Amino acid sequence: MEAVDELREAVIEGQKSAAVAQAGRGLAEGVPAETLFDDGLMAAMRRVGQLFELGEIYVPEMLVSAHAMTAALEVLRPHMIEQGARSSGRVAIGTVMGDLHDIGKNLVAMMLEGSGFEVDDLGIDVYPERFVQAIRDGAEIVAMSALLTTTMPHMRDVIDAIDAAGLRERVGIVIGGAPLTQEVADAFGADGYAKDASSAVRVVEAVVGRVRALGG
Ligand code: B1M
Repeated sequence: MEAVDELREAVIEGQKSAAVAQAGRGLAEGVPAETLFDDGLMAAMRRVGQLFELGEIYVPEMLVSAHAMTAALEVLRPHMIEQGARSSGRVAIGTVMGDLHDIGKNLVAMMLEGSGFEVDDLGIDVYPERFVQAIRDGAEIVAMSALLTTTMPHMRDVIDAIDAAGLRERVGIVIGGAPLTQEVADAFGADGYAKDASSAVRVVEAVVGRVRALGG
């Protein structure tokens, strides 16, 4: 079987060492890291999500798949980071309150770092006050991730808290995560929405430019 197919199966099965081995094998065979990521890791996580919805697997299985994906991602990491021009902006990123999903957020953080941003990773289950503090500490952009429809509305709570602290004018707010859309981002009053990690870099670059132009 091709490395990318073996990689996908290993992640679905939650076999961490096999996933690491197949990611390495794919790279050694000249398969682009992006292909291994899209057709291997992301495809596996989509399948894991479907199996969970069908009741064929439960949270522990989902978790071992997540661990296998994270380990394989570390192998791909040096090959995925675009070493772009240094854009030197400060981004505080976190998964919102009540939400423990961090793989997508970590990927966005990794791509931003690779593109020259200084990234303050606030982690998971981040309360609004923590985002507000990050702006006081110098963040020019707040980037938020949510994977659950139930936690997505907390993004609006963060924006409200930033507003209430009188800091809205000096920060750009970018949001993303599976349940999000541009329409939701507009409704929440965010400055940008990114569908995936590479578009997150472009959106953050555009928003940081606007924040600076406005003297934020
Ligand atoms: Co969860 N889970 N989970 N889970 N989980 C989902 C999200 C779900 C869709 C599965 C399903 O039912 N099909 C479902 C949500 C349903 C909904 O709300 N509509 C779900 C559920 C229900 C739950 C629990 C409630 C299950 C339970 O306990 N009964 C529970 C909630 C816990 C909590 O958070 N409070 C739960 C728990 C877990 C685990 C802990 C077991 C584990 C997470 C481990 C971890 O993250 N360390 C887990 C996993 C692995 C998943 C799935 C299978 C995979 C998520 C993932 O990592 N994808 C997921 C199903 C799915 O998404 N297919 C599912 C890979 C990752 C690279 O993609 O995160 O989408 P993603 O990130 C993308 C983009 O969204 C975007 O860029 C990334 C790269 O392209 N992006 C951003 C993300 N954040 C961004 C921020 C930005 C910009 C772009 O800022 C600027």
